[in-house]
Amino acid sequence: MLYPILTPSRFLCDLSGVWDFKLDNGRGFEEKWQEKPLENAMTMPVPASYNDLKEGIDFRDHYGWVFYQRKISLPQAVVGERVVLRCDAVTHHAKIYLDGKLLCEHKGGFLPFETEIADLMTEGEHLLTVAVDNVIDYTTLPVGGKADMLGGLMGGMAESADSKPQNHPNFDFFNYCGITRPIRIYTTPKSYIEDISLVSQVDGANADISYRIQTEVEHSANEDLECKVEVFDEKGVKVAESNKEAGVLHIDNVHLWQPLNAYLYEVKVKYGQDEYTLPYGVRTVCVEGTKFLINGRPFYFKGYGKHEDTFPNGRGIHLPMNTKDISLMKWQGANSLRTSHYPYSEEMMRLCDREGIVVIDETTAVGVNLQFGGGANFGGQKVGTFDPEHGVKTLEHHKEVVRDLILRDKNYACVVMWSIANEPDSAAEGAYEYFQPLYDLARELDLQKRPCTLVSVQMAEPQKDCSAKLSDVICLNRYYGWYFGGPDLEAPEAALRKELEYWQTVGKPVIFTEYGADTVMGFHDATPVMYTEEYQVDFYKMNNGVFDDYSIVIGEQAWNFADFATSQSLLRVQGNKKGIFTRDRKPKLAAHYFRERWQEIPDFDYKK
Ligand code: GCB
Repeated sequence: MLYPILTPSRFLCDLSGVWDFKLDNGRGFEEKWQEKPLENAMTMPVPASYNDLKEGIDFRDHYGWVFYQRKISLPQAVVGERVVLRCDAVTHHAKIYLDGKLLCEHKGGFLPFETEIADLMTEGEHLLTVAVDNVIDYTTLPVGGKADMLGGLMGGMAESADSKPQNHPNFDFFNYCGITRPIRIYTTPKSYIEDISLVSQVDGANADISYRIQTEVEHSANEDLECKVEVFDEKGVKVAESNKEAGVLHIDNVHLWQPLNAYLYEVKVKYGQDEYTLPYGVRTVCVEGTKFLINGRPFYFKGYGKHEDTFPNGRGIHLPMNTKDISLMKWQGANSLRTSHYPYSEEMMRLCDREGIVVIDETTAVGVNLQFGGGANFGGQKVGTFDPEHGVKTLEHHKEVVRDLILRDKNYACVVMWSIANEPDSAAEGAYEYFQPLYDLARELDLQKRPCTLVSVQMAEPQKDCSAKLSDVICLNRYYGWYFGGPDLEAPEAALRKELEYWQTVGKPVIFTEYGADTVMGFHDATPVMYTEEYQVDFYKMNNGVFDDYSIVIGEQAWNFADFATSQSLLRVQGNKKGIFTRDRKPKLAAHYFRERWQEIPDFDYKK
């Protein structure tokens, strides 16, 4: 799916602004709120999560639907064109209405969807209503449980018969929702470029880019439309061209996209009247033995698992913070991030492409694990995650998000690996059968054939973890010295070494995609005790020291880049405090420690 841009043939209009807004009182659809202007509406910015923007727990923790509304009209200049309404992310379930008529519905809160509206946009103003539902359960991704993940762990917050309906995230981040990314209208000619797919092969100094342009022809157009593909370098010099809808573009003396040293060509496509320009980095990735090769050289991942989480936007897009985060990462010598635990905005992906930040791109599959809280999802009764009757019912939707993620992000040079899920119950009965079709699907759909992984939870016994069989890279979330063994660091160190001895026998590269300790900014002690900034540094020194001893470990991504909001629980002090930076991006001691360490670790050839 192409990112919406302004081109000589495409008009683009961003509907960001202050919209009318109302929480559903349970009768919104019955009273047909979508058919008329909302009564007693409040104001709400779009895009943003709504939760932190008005006061009160009932507002923040609202369960169910909300309604957003505004008027739209089209300029005469675009009459006769194909007109598309595109929503980048509506969390988690959307119904889009124009003048009360349902245009489309979408499930899943972190990927784009679009619908054509030209036929309905007659002259004058029209009422656009976006109804948004935030309910999560066993059929959604992320998964909602019957008790909060951490509440369950502490023996509290389980749903009781008389409690009012509420969400129980089976994951550790606040269930922010709303219209969190831009909604735009764009136009194309009636015959248009639907999609572009690019795959590079590099041979010495030269590259071949195999390409495919997917087009749609207007029914009445009977002549063959011309297709032209041109590649320009960063100086604007044309380096390759072709006149076919599929083929190979050859570039001599290619300038490769490298980690922290990005280079983007411009691929300009013309089809009939339509024009589209795609920035594109040429690079290769593959796994060889226990090495992860980018452009043929062994890469070492230094960086973070992150969140799209800021105050007061919630999960709403925050362009300045994205820029700031990458700047801070570069200040430290970090080179990579994982889009934990959902696909990030396309603006962030484009930024990573331009800044040379290497990305592990994750689906929305978080919480596919009914063992959290000791099985408290069922009031203490253990139920298998993949139990056909009582387990999760996410597989079909999981296939959709794998497909839609790859469709959206397939051309980004920064994306070097797909993460199919975060911390699923990957050692459970039925896990292999659940995940194998998802890996197959990803491998079939991604023409670049990037490596695939899932991110393993510490509870999953390595010997039984289906990731060992299915993944190209073993990604481990490990909390040796925090949830497991803290505050002691000696026994956890021994346990970590023992685990790595096992992974060595598997013969695949290992990345630590999470490891971390909650740390409240400003807590200090001469004797490093848990929650102090000193303990966080000691925790990381221990873990990193072990990683350095194992050549199979090809990356370290600390958890988390910054403090972030979560559901309330006894383990969360106004959110998760494992950030290396605070929520407003001030460095904790560990940020300086990592800066020293990462500046010494080269991006390539760190492990012999
Ligand atoms: C994990 C999860 C992450 C949590 C983290 C924690 O394993 O993947 O979402 O936030 O642990 O801090 O407990």
